Amino acid sequence: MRYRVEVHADAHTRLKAMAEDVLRGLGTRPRSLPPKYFYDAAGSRLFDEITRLPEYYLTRTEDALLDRLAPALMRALEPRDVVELGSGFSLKTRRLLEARGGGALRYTPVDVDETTVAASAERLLAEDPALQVHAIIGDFERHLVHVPAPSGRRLVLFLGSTIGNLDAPARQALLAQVRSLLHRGDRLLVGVDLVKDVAVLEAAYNDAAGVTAAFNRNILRVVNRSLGADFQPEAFRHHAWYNAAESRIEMHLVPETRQTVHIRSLDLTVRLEPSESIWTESSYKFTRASTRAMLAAAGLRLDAWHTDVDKRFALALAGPTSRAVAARAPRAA
Ligand code: SAH
Ligand code: AVI
Repeated sequence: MRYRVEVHADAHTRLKAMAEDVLRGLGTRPRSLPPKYFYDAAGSRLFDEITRLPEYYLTRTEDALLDRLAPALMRALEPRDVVELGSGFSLKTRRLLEARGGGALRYTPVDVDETTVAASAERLLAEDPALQVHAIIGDFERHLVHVPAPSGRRLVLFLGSTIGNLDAPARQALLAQVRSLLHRGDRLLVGVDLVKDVAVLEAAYNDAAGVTAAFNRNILRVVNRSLGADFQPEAFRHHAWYNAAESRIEMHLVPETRQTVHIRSLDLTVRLEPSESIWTESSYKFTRASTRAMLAAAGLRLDAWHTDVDKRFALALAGPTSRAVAARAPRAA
């Protein structure tokens, strides 16, 4: 059997986790919603559109880097086991899989969006007869314990600068878990967006076509559908700006006028003033030094650092040091 899918957790448990997250996020100030809830099937399609926008340089820059690096990287590592966090459409992953030259390989995508993972797996399997896919549908902050035992030398991928959507404590907790998936000779390849000119950064999150705004508002549609809420997404303005002191783009939804929202499953009414935004995403930007420090704190050694000529984006290759860092036990779900 070349395709196996494990769904963690069932629909009831997922809704319970979302209810807790939404209650915590909207009940405390500043109000916030976790960015993982952007990605229902519509959200993943909108993100895919974002990746092709002229202002959103991240995906095409990382893709060109991978195109250049993949043959030598795959020759040097000869992985037989590729695990990918937040795999989405697995488009850039194809570059790496194709560059291995055809040997047997097990691919374990870990992503919350089942529809997208299933479609990507189907396409990859049709193209690659030596591939096995063992998909994990779940939260990479909670469910990495379900990644199967290695089937050979392992390469963990965390592309797209999705690591930047986590704040520092969550990044460290996740990297410590990734470290525990690696043995000697295994590697982590992580994509990070770099600190750069504010105008370039802010344009990437404020595209002229308004796709990022639609992606941002989609989180309200997900909450409406999942928890029986009555947010009016069009009554919220998309606001994204670069917070230089924290090295992060902050994405917010700002009520145009006072909004009263009822969330049926939580039996909760929330009143939102135009002065109070809902913070939906942070997208941290890195340097070589901050990436090295973040890896080192999780027991990972920066082995190689590759950037494009404009130093917009970097791929960091890391290996485990002998000092493992205790991985925080993931919350049960
Ligand atoms: N790696 C792809 C997709 C990036 S978009 C690329 O580089 O283009 C971010 C992806 O991470 C989405 O597919 C989303 O569903 C997934 N994701 C976001 N938060 C997640 C979480 N907590 N657990 C698992 N998957 C998550
Ligand atoms: C997935 N992630 C790295 C994207 C980012 O750039 O932070 C999500 C995104 N948000 C707005 N545009 C794209």
